[in-house]
Amino acid sequence: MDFLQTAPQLVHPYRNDRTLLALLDRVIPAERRPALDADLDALGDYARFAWERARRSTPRTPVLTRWDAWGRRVDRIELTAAWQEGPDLTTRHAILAAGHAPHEHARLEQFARVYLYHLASEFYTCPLAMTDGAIAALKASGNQVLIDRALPHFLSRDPATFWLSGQWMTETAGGSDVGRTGTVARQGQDGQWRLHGRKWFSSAVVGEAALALARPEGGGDGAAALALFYVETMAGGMRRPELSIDRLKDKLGTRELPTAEIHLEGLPAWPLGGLAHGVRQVAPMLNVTRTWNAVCAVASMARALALACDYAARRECFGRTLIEQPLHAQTLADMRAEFEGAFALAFEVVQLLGCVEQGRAAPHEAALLRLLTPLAKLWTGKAAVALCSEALECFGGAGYIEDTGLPQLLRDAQVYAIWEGTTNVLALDSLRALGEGLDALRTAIGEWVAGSHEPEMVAPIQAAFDTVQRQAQAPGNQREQLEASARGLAITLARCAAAALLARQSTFARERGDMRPGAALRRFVAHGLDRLAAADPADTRLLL
Ligand code: MFK
Repeated sequence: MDFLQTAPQLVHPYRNDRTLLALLDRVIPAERRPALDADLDALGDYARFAWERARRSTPRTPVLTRWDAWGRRVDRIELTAAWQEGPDLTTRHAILAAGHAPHEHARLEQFARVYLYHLASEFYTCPLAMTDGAIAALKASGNQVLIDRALPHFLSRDPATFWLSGQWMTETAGGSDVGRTGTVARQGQDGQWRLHGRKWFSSAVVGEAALALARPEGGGDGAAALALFYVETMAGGMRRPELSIDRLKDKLGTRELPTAEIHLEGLPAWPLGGLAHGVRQVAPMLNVTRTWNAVCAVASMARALALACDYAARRECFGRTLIEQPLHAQTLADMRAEFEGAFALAFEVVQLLGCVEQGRAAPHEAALLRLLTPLAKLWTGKAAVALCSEALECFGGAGYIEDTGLPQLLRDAQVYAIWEGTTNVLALDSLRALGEGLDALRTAIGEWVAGSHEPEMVAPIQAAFDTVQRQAQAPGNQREQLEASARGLAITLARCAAAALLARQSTFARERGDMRPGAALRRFVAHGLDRLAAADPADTRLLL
């Protein structure tokens, strides 16, 4: 028989993830670990099972049946096996409920679960993210009637009572410019609001509830005249007749996720609060889903890296294994350093979210969270695409062959930079947060690098941060100029924050004899922190 390459094996995603283990060792008290480890071990087992199952099966996607044989409208969606297992896994391992437990590590314990479950779930984490976001928006609204009605379902630990929530914002007029929303809310004689319109990207159409932006009739144009409504999609075990599914989207990736185009034809709805400023009301949801996006992006990076490293130890060419080839080893180490930076930033946002929600944040940390959330989302989204692309190359031609499961990593990763706000929308959002955020980040960076054994790594962080601050606060800075440079500013700030966080982890690890985080810090800083680009507007015009 001819020589055949060995396929990469997925090592246990929890027990072999030194980065996650090091974070939990640093932050989670020892007495909390046995219960947490049991869930994380089980989710790691499930991830391996799901990877192997997918290698043995023909890929499946959801199927929409709109009419039954007798002409009745049914809009039935058949889901993949992982999606059918979603409610059971979610409730058994408290993937939503853990984040809302009343202690300071709740969010970290939740997102460690999300990180391990994400890829195995086939992006069932997308509606979970939106459900978690809906919980945040409902809590922030203070609408006790809706809180009492929905939260026991969203936080349920029993699959029989568990509900998913969607987030219906995007319309045909575009995803980012939410102010162009055309869905109308009409109030009937009975006082009941009903929604009429078309939502263009509905990622949780199989859910039981949703938060939707709509324009109360007669309220005027623009974003300020939008209101945020809560809806339920099911009645008596059937999808409500006022909600019809036009079709499922044919997407580059996330194909197991049934993203739908839908019509609302008088769907009953309840406003969360006032009948205006719906974007402001939905903002808590956006910030939670963007945190999920960042954690799921680093989960994709972790998976791609784990497979590439495993394969490098098996694949032999030119007389030795790939991992023994200096250039390949260099490439993998470069990827790992970028992954560790992205991981550090995403999970810092997670911890800050937990501290702010539990009322345990230091005075500057709310502003810090507000700034780091869009930075983490936009930078990890881009980083996941770059790393997954590099990882495919680590397999040569096999990385381009569908049934290895590898191309899917790259196709799926592309979504992180698009949904929940594109890189540019998030860069512009970070400008909203710079006011208080820059000072908060300066304070935080100072705390993270304090006591570092590597002062030569700290100087470049401070230099890059100072350059951003000078550019962002330059006297006479025009808004147009600031917007044009927003992406460079945001990515430079994200890299500064990540480097400082790696320095903190390195200090902790070195005192325990672990030199690896220091190597990640040095390699990450060597890749450069400053991503400020030339932004001469005359040249920009010439180049268009
Ligand atoms: C597996 C991972 C899971 C991830 C989940 C995947 C789900 C995927 C499904 C989707 O993609 S759903 C679609 C997601 N769509 C977006 O994320 C919309 C992207 N567009 C934006 O974010 C725009 O910036 C925005 C809609 C917010 C702009 O709207 P406006 O009305 O032009 O914004 P404006 O007037 O600047 O802000 C209105 C208010 O909201 C302001 O407050 P005030 O009214 O008090 O002045 C803003 O400060 C506030 N605001 C906006 N963004 C905020 C925010 N506040 C806090 N945090 C934010 N992020």
